[in-house]
Amino acid sequence: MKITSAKVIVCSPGRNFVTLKIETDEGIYGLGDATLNGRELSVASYLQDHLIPSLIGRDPFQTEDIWHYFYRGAYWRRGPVTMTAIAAIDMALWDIKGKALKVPVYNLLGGKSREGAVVYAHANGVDIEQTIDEVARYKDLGYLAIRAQSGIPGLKSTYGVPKDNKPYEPAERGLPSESLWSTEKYLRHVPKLFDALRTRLGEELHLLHDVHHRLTPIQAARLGKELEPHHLFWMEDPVAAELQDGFRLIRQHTTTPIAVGEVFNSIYDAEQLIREQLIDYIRMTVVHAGGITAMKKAADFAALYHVQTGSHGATDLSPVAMAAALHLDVAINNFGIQEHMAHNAETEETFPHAYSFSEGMMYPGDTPGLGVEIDEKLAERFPYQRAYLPVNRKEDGTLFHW
Ligand code: CS2
Ligand code: MG
Repeated sequence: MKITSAKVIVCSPGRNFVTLKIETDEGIYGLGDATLNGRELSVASYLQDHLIPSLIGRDPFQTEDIWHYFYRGAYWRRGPVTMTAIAAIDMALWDIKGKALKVPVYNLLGGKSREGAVVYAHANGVDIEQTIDEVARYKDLGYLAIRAQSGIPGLKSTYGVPKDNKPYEPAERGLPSESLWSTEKYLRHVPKLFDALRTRLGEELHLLHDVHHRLTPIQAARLGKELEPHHLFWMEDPVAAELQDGFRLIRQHTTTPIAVGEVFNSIYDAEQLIREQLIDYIRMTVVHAGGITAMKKAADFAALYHVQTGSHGATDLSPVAMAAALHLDVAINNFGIQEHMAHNAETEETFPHAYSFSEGMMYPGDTPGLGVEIDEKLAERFPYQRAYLPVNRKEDGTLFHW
């Protein structure tokens, strides 16, 4: 079998997505997600201007060789744009392989270790009361794990809480909006949020929280300690994670489990965190960390150190990425949890898929390949519109982490 062509489809059914479609001489094609929220066209160009020309003519079954060809062959290694482009090719090749062999991709990754993947939802509210109501609503929808984010008294806006009642998932069209942040106000508020959640909803429900990179290690240690009585499933992205050493300080002070990695694009971003067991869940995802080939290796490395997966799955990852993630999720032994934010109706219509949600779990389906399609005609009706993630500043104007 030979690759005969490949094309990049950029569309915006409510938000921007970049999809790679690789065609072969046997009429079988594969899809890969190449979406990098806020920098979509960089990946589209990296694929069409740099990678696709040397993809033509290759054997799509050679996932390992092709991965290294584009990783080492670029000379300039790693980075979100590069690794998202490689990820899209890798996902599409696994899709082709599964279709050609007439098996769902999970059967090429070791087969099912479980029927379904437990997922967590995003609940948010402008204040504690509204957040409790939202968590209760998702609990009633059958979710076993729910992330809770609430507005912070004294701050006009904050990560994870929409201004209106829509699901929260920037990127905003037009230039980046700017928000103001106060760590002090945040640290005073979050323990009260989880105290109220546990008091009202009990101990059983898995509760998660995303700090979104905004504390220093000692502040994260304080928050982790204060949240210990509430037994969170995890505290996510407590600090900006370039300094892997910084997590040693957090670990010394708290047993609250830590999840990191949605912004990582290579196992080297997490190697020390995993080897020193400074984290409990690795959040790297198939679309930004080099695809299924790379994620399987990262998961196997993490398994050596008691670290489980907890892959990113916000709505800026397309249904193609969700499909690929679920095949990996049901196959690997050290699966922890999968993030799940339901896509909007236009996205669901543009990307028909075999995966499904039921009673807190997601199932990849048994279609050969990844089990996801793109309706190209419909995609054309949703043209790309440049959009950005917000920018965050401290109240004194200092540029901070968003
Ligand atoms: C968040 C995301 O899902 C998460 O855990 O961190 O909402 C993240 O902010 C977006 O995916 C960024 O594009
Ligand atoms: Mg996050």
